[in-house]
Amino acid sequence: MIIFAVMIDSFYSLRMHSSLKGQHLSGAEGIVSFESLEGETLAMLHRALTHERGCATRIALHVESLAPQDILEGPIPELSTIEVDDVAQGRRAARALLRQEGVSPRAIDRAMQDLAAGAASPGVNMRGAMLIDAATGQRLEPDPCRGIRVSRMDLRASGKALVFEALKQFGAARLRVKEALVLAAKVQAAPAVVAELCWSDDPSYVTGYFCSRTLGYVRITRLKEPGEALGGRVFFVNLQGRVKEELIEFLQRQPFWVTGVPRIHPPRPWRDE
Ligand code: PML
Repeated sequence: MIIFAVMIDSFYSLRMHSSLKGQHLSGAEGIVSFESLEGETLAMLHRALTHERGCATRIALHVESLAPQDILEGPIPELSTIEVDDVAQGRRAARALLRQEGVSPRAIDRAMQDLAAGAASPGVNMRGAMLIDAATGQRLEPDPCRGIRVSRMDLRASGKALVFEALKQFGAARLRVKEALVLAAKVQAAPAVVAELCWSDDPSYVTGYFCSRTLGYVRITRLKEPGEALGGRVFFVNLQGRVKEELIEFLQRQPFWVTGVPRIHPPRPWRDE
């Protein structure tokens, strides 16, 4: 009886990574209760088996119990959308936002070239994210094939319905958007991170985003061409004496709840200066 009482109060980090013939296919993250662990595990398995790029040939599921007192928390970013006419304009918009956060042109060029060409190696996506020095443009992740996988984060169960309701009003009530927002929230909780840029490696998904603590989560309606299967994430960092390994440890291992409901701004068209 006592053992059961402990279990029902517990949380679990649930992580999935799938690959197809040796190449990264998909990943998913969650912090789930004891009661929802089985259902959520099956849902992640289903995702790996029904991915638009094919059925996974290898699926790794990791389940690990978490002590509730070890879970930090931070706010969900506010959300806005920039509407652009085409990829070139979308990337100009992303560049302007990154410049606003002080990311150097060299770092932006490095990020965009590597996202477009394959961050792991030419034509090959990375499983995690790139870490790029916001001033020098130098890639900092210890394993450039693997990258940094942000892990062990979720919305608190009590706030999930409210966040989905807010996303619905925004026309973005999709699991993909919720997951990207949660990941971006944790990334922005790391003081060394200046900004994030992401476009999907799923061929049919062309909307990407920029995120920073000051400007929030900014969706950009086109950051790549339909059919393009190369993409990923970049975290621009300014270490300023901070220890890189501690940043990586935080991003990869620190359990993190994302709290609150995002403030939403109406979509606006991008105007080049
Ligand atoms: C991904 O799922 O591959 C990244 C998705 C980023 C875009 C999310 C959004 O539409 O806001």
